[in-house]
Amino acid sequence: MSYEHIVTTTRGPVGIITLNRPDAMNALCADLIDQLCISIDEFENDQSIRSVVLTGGNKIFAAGADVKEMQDKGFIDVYLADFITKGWERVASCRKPIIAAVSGYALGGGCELAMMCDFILADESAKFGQPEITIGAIPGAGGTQRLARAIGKSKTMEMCLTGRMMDVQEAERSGLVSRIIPSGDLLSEAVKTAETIASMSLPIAILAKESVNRAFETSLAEGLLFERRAFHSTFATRDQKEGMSAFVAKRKPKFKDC
Ligand code: DAK
Repeated sequence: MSYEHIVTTTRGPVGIITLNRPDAMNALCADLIDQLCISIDEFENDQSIRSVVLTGGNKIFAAGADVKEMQDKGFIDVYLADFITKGWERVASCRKPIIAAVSGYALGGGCELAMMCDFILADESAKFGQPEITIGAIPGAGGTQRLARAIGKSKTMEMCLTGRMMDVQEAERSGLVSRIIPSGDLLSEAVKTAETIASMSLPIAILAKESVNRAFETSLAEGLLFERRAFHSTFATRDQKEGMSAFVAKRKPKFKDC
């Protein structure tokens, strides 16, 4: 399917979504978010796709929600319409593993979108920030919450209160970015990483993802219990039998997603 503000492609088992509003720094207008949701639905429903990469291309990830679209709205407009809530959490609810590949600015809603992915790979040009305060607003899609969980209170406060951006070294040091990739290699490395994930058992990968995500939703005791039960449930799958017997037989496993 073709879209106005995003481009979707596939490389084998990996679905790639590229944000594509270059004239507006990939600002995340309502239509773009709608198209992003549809593309994720498509990849979720496509059984040949086993992992997803979300990128903005090699110049910019996204400079946030579309300021021009929201500047004239009043409180009652945004409150009654629950403005830009619809669709924004779709990336976070994607069941298939999804990697953010960030080049250039990931600001405001752009940083929030990257954080909704399972992890972030970034190249040397990446810059992360929550600059909403500089335009008289605050983050609205997880910037005060997911960022604080990722990098802690002190840095999050500083970024949200001053609008200061982090370069990629600081973002990697702080735990926001899992790995820094040399510029030019980002997409291929993200796809390679997504292919590695795609070679695993999909139900087991989803269980792993759900278990990590519990760490952000619950107490340690509840999270550990969830993890243990999820671990137990892997023993109900043929893929666990295949994985362990392949290990013992010193061969590569052939997972069947069952
Ligand atoms: N919105 C609309 N247009 C944008 C934009 C944005 N966020 N960012 C850039 N542009 C447009 C510029 O207006 C300019 O357009 P023209 O003048 O050419 O028509 C074009 O992109 C190029 O931008 P610049 O001329 O500014 O380029 P520079 O290289 O000088 O600067 C920059 C690049 C990325 C540093 C700068 O553009 C910038 O600071 N952009 C705005 C960053 C920002 O304030 N972002 C936060 C926006 S608020 C929620 C969900 C999400 C959100 C809230 C709630 N819910 C689920 C409830 C999110 C809110 C936000 O993200």
